[in-house]
Amino acid sequence: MTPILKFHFFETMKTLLLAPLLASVTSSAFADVSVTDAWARATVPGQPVGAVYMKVSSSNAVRLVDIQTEVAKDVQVHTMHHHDGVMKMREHGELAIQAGQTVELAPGGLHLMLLGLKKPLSAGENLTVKLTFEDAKKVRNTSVVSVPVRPLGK
Ligand SMILES: [Cu+2]
Repeated sequence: MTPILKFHFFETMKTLLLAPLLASVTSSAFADVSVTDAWARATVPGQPVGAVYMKVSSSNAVRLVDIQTEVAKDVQVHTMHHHDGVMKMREHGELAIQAGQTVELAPGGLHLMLLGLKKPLSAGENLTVKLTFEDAKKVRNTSVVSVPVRPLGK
């Protein structure tokens, strides 16, 4: 084999090997979204709202466009802010996760607010929360997250 032929052979092999790999990357439909460390705080009987915390990261830019859970009538993304020296919460609007970013929902900051709780959240049980994300191409994907309930005061 002459050096030139050898080079060609190598380039051809490289193309043959890479082609299916690239095809599978471009056709993979959705960002790699991961939800970790999810938890909710227990509520007392009669309490109408609850809070869920978690860390959300994504390989590509996505937005959290829909949140559902069986234990509440509605779910909103809330944030905390100071108002006249008092911590208050307000609706944050759609949560956006940039490519490679991790967004942390934690006490004192962002959280998922469960509105219209159908029953108290008891320590030790798990809620199911369905998070629907949408990417830049308007493709949607739903993650089902199991959320353990921690005792009050933890
Ligand atoms: Cu809230």
